[in-house]
Amino acid sequence: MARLNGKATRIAVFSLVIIGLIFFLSNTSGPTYVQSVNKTKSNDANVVDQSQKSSVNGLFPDGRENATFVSLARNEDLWELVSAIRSVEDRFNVKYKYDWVFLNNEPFNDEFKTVMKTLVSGEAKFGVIPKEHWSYPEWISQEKAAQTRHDMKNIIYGSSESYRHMCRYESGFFYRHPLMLNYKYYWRVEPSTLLHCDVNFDVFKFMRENNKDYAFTITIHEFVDTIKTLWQTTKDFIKENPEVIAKDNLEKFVSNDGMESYNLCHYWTNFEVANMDFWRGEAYSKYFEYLDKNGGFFYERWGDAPVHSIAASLFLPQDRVHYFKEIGYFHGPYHNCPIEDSVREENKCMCKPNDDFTWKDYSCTRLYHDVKGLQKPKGWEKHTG
Ligand SMILES: Nc1nc2c(ncn2[C@@H]2O[C@H](COP(=O)(O)OP(=O)(O)O)[C@@H](O)[C@H]2O)c(=O)[nH]1
Ligand SMILES: *[C@@H]1O[C@H](CO)[C@@H](O)[C@H](O)[C@H]1NC(C)=O
Ligand SMILES: [Mg+2]
Repeated sequence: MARLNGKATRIAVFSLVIIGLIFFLSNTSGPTYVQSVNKTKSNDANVVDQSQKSSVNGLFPDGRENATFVSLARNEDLWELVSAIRSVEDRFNVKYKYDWVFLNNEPFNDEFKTVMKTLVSGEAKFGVIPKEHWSYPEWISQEKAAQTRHDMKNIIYGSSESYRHMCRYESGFFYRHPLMLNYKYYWRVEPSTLLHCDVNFDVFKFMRENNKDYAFTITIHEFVDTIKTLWQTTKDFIKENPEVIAKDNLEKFVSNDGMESYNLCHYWTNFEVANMDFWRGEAYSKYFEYLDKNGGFFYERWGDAPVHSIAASLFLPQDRVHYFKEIGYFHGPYHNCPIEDSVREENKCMCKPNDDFTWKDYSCTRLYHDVKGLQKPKGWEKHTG
């Protein structure tokens, strides 16, 4: 009896320990990448529930498009980002109230969150980037990466390690962040940028109704030293995956010699409005993975701008790419400043037409118009110098 009792007790204790362990493990959540979500709506619970459901036309139940702003930033970027967001809010979002997702490789501090919550008119959401999206993959030699940073110290951001993580993140990961998975379209906003004109239409509705997947305001040539093997790697990828190439694409925007070489033209990604279905789709996913395995984000200094631009130019039909000529925009040192009086008046632009970068030689927007057969505005020739 005593022995039986002892055995029974041991079994009972053992079972309890196991059950307890299972209970403990099932309640230990992994790292959480959603810092906090600020509800600005009155009927919070209702909004949360509803937003999880998808409706037939792909809109949120309150009629907004399935879209968000997104800003990647450090805590110390706070005040430079404040001015950029204030400008977007005043010129556009005060009318439409889209959400704003903030992403950071470190947790945002309370000051950052408090200031942003009061600034944006939609919901403010703060996310931490998973470690594996902002660190070295196992196939990368960190010694070789360090050597590259040393060798490239005379090139802009050439010696920066964080800039490389940033470019890799913006190339292949931001659209996979848990907070971003709730949305289809995004508008990227960076610190120290500015809108020069009112935006009097729903940019996201425009994207959906006109079947646009990628839209830009400024184009420019890339520094060739940062992407020495990007084009060859791209061609190798295409040889292995010829099906990714879209019919009627914008190949001529990125290559002047029938794909032999890259002409360095790219959309300046500090402004970007795009459909994340494209980044999440098979062609781009395979492309990013191929580039990432190659190592050029670390062994060179591949930017997200040429990567996004080459993909959008080759893997999308050209009518899915759009230039927002009426969205006056500034990111140092360049401006997209409408030169047509009618556009300037209608949208209350405050930039100097002479500052416009669009028609200058170092821009690629003239080429974009020529490739697509688009009409250039009257007087563009006077703005090339
Ligand atoms: N969280 C975080 N954001 C970064 C980091 N480096 C750059 N960014 C963000 O990435 C974007 C591009 O960086 P920026 O310094 O503007 O580069 P530039 O426009 O190419 O000169 C901006 O939104 C920055 O706030 C970083 O180390 N951490
Ligand atoms: C918005 O888009 C995301 C990603 O495609 C999707 O998961 C979500 O269900 C959509 N929401 C609505 C309301 O349609
Ligand atoms: Mg910037």
